[in-house]
Order: sequence, then C-alpha cells, then structure tokens
Amino acid sequence: MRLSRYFLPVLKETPAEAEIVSHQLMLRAGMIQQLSAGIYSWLPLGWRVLQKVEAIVREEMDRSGAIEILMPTIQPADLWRESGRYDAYGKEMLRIKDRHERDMLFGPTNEENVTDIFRRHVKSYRQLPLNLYHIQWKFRDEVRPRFGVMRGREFLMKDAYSFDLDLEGARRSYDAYFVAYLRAFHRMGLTAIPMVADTGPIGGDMSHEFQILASTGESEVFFDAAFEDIDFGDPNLDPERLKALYAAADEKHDPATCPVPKDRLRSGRGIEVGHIFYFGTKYSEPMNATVSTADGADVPVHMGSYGIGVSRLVGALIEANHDAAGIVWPESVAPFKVGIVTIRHDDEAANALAEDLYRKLTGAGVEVLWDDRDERAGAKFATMDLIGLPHQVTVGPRGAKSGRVEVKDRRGGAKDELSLDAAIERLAR
Ligand code: P5A
Repeated sequence: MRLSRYFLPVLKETPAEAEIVSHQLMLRAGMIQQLSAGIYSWLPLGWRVLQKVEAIVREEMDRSGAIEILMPTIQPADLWRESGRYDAYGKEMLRIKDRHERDMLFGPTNEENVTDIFRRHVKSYRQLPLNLYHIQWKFRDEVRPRFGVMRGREFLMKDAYSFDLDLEGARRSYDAYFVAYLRAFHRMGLTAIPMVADTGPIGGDMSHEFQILASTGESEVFFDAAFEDIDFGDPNLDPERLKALYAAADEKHDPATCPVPKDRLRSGRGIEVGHIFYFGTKYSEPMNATVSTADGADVPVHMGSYGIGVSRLVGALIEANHDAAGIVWPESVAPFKVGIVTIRHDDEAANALAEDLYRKLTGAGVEVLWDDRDERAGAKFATMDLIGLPHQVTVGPRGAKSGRVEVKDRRGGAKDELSLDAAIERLAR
C-alpha cells in the first residue's frame, strides 16, 4: 500500500477526551473514530488489526473443534422471555420496537438464540458434543462507556456455545476452550491469566476470566507468582494444573482465605479479554432443549458459553505494547509487517530502489506500507513510529547510490544497513 493513496488520518495532538494510552494512540494513529458514545467507526489501519485479531481467534476456535456460524444482531424479545432474561437484563439491553410494535432487542449476547437453533435440530446424545461459535457485533448500553474500544457500547465479540450430554462432557468442552484461549492470547504476544470469576447475569457456577496485566486495567487482580513461570506457548498446557493455581479478581479475592503466602502473592490491574462459563441447564431447561439418552430418556442439554472481547483486545494489545513514540505491534497482529520510508522522494535513485523493494516484498506476500509522500523525513519517521509497524526500512539518496537500505526494528530500535537482497531476505521470512 502506498501511503499517498491510503487513508490514514493521523492526529498531531492527543485528543483531550482520551484518558488512557491505548485510546489516545488509536485516535492519533487514525485507527478508529467515535460516532457516538462508545460507538466507533474502524478506519483502515484499525480495521486491519481487528481482522488480524479475529483471524487468530477464529483459527484457534476451529482448531479446538468449534464450528463457525453467524447469528443476527437483532433478536425478538419473545425468545428472551422464554429464558426469563428479558426482564432480568436491565438497562444494558437496547430495546427496540419494529413497525408492527413487536418488541425486539439488539443482542448483548446469544445464549437464547443458539439454544433455539440447537433445540430445532439436535435430538439425540449421538449428535453431541456440539460446539458453535460466531464473531459478531454486540450492543450493551453501558452506563459509562469509556477508554475507547475497551468498554464500548457496540463491540465485537467471539462467542462460543457448548452442548454436552452431562457435566463430565461439559467439563471437557470447558477445558478445550480454556486451552484454546491461552493459545490465542499467546499467539498475539499476550499473557492472559485465567482467574476464577463471578458468573453475573450469565449465570452458572463454573467460570473463569482471562485477564491481561496492565496498569489501566479496570479491576484489581491477585495471583500466585507461579504463573510467572508458566510457558503459555507449551502445546501441552494442562488446564487442571493452571486451574489449581490461585488467581482471582477483586470481587472474588478474599485475603482471609487466600491460600497463597504473602511473598508469593502478586497483584496488579487486569483487563478482562475473555470470560468462560459453564451454566448447566439454565437455558436448556426453560427453553426445552433436550436430547434423548442411550436409555431413551429425554434430558436437558448441558451448556457453556465462552466469550472473547475481539475489539477490546485491540486496545489491550496497545496497552501492553507501546512506548513514548507510539504503538509497538507484535508481528502477529500488526496492520502491516513492513513500513518503507523514502527520504527525499524526489531523488530518482532512492525512489527507484524503494519501488523495487516495495514490489519484491509485496510480491513475496509481505504486507507493506510505503510512505511515498512528499513530506519532511522527520514527520515520516514520527508517523511510522506512531503506527508501530514491526519493521521500518529507510531508503535515502546516500544508500541508494550503493543499493543499500536501513532496516530498523520498531521494538528495541536495532538498526542494520543491508543490501536490497539481504533486506528482502530478512523481511520476507
Ligand atoms: C460469554 C459469551 C458473555 O457475554 N456470553 C457469550 C458470555 N460474557 S461477557 O464476559 O459478558 O463478555 C465476553 C467478553 O466480551 C468483552 N466485553 C466487552 N468488550 C468491549 N466493550 C464492552 N462493553 C464489553 N463487554 C464485554 C470482554 O472481553 C468479555 O470478557
């Protein structure tokens, strides 16, 4: 992508309304734009990151055996009356009337919707386990939307739903999500600590939140120092071992009963990027989602639901990856892998070399943003640092004479002068 033809509306000043660094940087880097409180448009750079995050979540869901569907954002109130949640949900639910005066709502979650799909089609224990998920926009009319996409009113969630014959099966499903979540967050370069949690209006008695440590987190969290030694990239992560380690957010943490000795207890602020629940037959019973067992009896199916805050993760990623100059994207979620900066764009040799590099990298499948604008070098470097692409290549008149470019790593700032071929070899890896 040539920046001269792209749409990257960066801001020079830090917008006063943004309190935390991820919100400030998302606005400054032209990733999002607010339309109304807690409701954002995703501009090209932000949209690319959101899609990267989404793709990792999708891959890990598919790998775990869950099957992707897409349910609607607008739901009929009657479905929620069946579960009893239409009245229970309160003001966070955006209630709408259609032209026939029928009560509708903009979905804050899809337990009822997916239970309805299940009950129409699944009748036998032989069809279990079943795991369905979608990645879809939710609306929750939060009292205090804030921190940009971290607590939005409209936000993108990956929500999955498990259906099993009994508790034992449901535990297996729960554990599969538990591990898939840790894997997904790890692939984004994040360490998310699983913590026992309250179940809230979703209900049920087995629940974990996944919290990323960051000073701007909304809740205080407490955890065993043993988490610091866990290799979350281990393909054989044992969920039972992790569940046995103490970790709890403030509403669950009780210093009087905490089993971890003081010197091994860590605390910090956490951003909740995922939440998983087992709630048994809470929805299947009132909604008549039953299956026949091997003995021919009809029993309500055991369910769980599993959420990841996909749009929130974009903010959380920036909270965990930035410096004074701007964002420092982990490669797996970066909007582009490489940024090329030409200094003196009017210099024929530099321009030709940059064009050659741009074509070859793009041809090799590398995502490149080339700042080919007629701008001061200083402003171009500042923009590159702000938007945080992992690798920056500077092409200038001096190096161009000998066919050399400078490659800088955004993280750590290491710089190398390389021949064109050596640069391509390194960046196309
Ligand atoms: C689980 C999936 C649920 O809704 N039903 C379906 C369950 N869980 S949850 O904890 O309420 O939400 C799941 C994740 O969504 C993110 N999230 C938000 N992100 C941005 N803005 C919001 N207002 C918001 N509310 C929830 C969180 O990451 C949460 O863990």
